[in-house]
Amino acid sequence: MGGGWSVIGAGAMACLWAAKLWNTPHVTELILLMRRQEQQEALESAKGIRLYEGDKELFAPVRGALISQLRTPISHLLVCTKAQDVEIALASVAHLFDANTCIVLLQNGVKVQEKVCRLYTSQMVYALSTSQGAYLSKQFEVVHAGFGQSYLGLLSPLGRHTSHSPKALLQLLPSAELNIQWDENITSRLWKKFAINCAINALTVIHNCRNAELLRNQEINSTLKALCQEIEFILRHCRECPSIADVYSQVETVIKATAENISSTLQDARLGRPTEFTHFNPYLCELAQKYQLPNPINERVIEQFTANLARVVD
Ligand code: KPL
Repeated sequence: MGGGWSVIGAGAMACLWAAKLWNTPHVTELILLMRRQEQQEALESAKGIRLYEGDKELFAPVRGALISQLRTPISHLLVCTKAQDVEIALASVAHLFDANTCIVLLQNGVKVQEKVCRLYTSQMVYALSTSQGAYLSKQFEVVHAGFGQSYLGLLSPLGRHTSHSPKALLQLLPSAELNIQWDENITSRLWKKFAINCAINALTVIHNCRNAELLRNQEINSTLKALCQEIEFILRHCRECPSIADVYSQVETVIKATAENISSTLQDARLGRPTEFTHFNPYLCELAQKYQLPNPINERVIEQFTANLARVVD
């Protein structure tokens, strides 16, 4: 069974997923939705998305439109914006949803996913958690830099929708190309990734370094260890968070696997773009305050991040 996708976003993840969806056999239609006129014009003049993977180059003639101009009903929506832009993006296309619309969120963090699930009760809301690494070498030219794993799962409560079919949805996604596995407990995976992002991303900005440096440099590594302990302590006391054991060893594993990565937050900071930071450590701080827990190390990290953000350079 075939189906069409609307993909919202113009960043590296949107380009990677749109280019891969273009080559997915059951996908019958694909449109990239953007917010700004100049983005749409740039896609029009590029005539599509160019994807670089190792020594391979692929061209996907993906069509684009302004979010505000879309008039056709949306059956499958992949939201690839930053966490802080999701709500506005969804609100601007919500009139094109019906009860069968399937919304797939591809953001870091846990806050926005929970909110979307609460707001869009008539639709099926899914989340993707991915460790695929990508960056834009130019507008609409994306480099697939790190081959990771992706997990897809249902966020909406089961039983709300009769037409929910993980198998059908996986067939409509580049499941083999982007290593997508169905996850019965995606919420737990998102919380785990949240803990990892709280530990790694801000420190890479503060020290303007690749992920590996957080293990290599002894001073940074002892801050990382203390931060991980604090994250574990806070999350253990949050009713909404499933238990996460040994945060530091999980973080260590991720850093080893992504040693040469420039974290997504550092990439954005270096380019002067908005980061997803508020969905990481400041949200952790919100949770700590909610449960009246001390979070001195996290607070210090937030202060240092803010002080260093404007200073990071390539
Ligand atoms: O998800 C990541 C990110 O950069 O946002 C990590 C796991 C830190 C890998 O770089």
